[in-house]
Amino acid sequence: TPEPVKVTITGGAGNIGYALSFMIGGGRLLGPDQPIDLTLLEIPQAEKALTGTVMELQDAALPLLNSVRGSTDQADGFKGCHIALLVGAKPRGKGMVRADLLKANGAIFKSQAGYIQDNAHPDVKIVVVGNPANTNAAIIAEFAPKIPKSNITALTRLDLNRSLNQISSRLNIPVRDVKNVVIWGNHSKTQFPDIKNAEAVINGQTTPVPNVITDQNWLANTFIPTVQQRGAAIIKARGKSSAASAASAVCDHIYSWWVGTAPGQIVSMAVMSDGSYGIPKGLCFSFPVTCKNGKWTIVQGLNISDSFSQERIQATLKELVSEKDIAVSHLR
Ligand code: NAX
Repeated sequence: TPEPVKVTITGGAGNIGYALSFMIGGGRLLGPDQPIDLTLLEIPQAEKALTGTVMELQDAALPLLNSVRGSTDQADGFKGCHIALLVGAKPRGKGMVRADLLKANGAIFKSQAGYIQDNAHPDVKIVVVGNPANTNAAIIAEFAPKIPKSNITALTRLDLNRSLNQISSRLNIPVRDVKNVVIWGNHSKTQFPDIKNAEAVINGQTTPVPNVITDQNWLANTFIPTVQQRGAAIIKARGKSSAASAASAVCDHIYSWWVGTAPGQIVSMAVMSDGSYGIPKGLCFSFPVTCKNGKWTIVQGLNISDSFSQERIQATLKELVSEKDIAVSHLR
């Protein structure tokens, strides 16, 4: 068997962390043959819930978990980790406006950047889930300059999976038969789920989705808003925010990155822009990517020059620029 991979989850005792740690123990993160040393990192206020979660994980006797432990000390919790799943974040409290949340999380992620840089494995792969995920990731990149920019990502895979579900329901086919929807931009209500390059298997034939979904009104006024507002719809239905679907998407994100994407498969990840598609460096923007040998590559040359796409890409870009301004301005 291979050497265990060290994985740290922040917010490990929360909603998402609870679902995620069991999926990791079941092999969803790195495949069924890769043992894992799992650390759940929490804030001291959550110590009791943390202890209980670790007890349950140990009681599950999951063969892939080489070890499981909890920690409330950041230096210790990130020690040597190869993969950091940054789920914990400060939620929006009563009377807090968006700018307050951006500033509060800006400060948290700035400090976390230092702990990760000083303690994690030098090639640590990071995915930020805690909101505002893209901007939190950009803050890590800014304040942990020794970590390679290409190792810092944010989660938009849940948005991608939600899009696949909407398309498969519309076409009345299984979700596994739809692929290559692209999520552009921010994990927020301004994201742009783009079906222009999506493919579906219909009657055994791989078919471009735009050939079978031609109703522009449905795309603009039902599909896109449904995906953009799905998080709120889940809260309304369940009384709690998405947890298991978010955890499942985290596993998909890391699995694609670590193991690789299938031939012909394009996934979406928010990554530190290298200037592709005119998106400024320093922003964490969701792009279409393929992955191989533990590296992602932005898929180049997709056509987004039409006014429908440009309007939406500019809106999400504008939001990311303003989020970063607000979050970072008071930190420097
Ligand atoms: P919970 O409030 O259930 O859990 C968060 C946990 O993080 C708590 O146990 C808390 O003690 C811990 N925590 C807070 N700050 C921490 C810190 N600095 N270090 C370590 N632990 C810390 O929230 P949950 O439902 O699990 O959601 C977690 C985050 O994911 C939220 O910010 C949420 O907005 C975000 N989401 C992001 C999604 C995405 O697709 N990117 C989708 C789902 C989710 O809404």
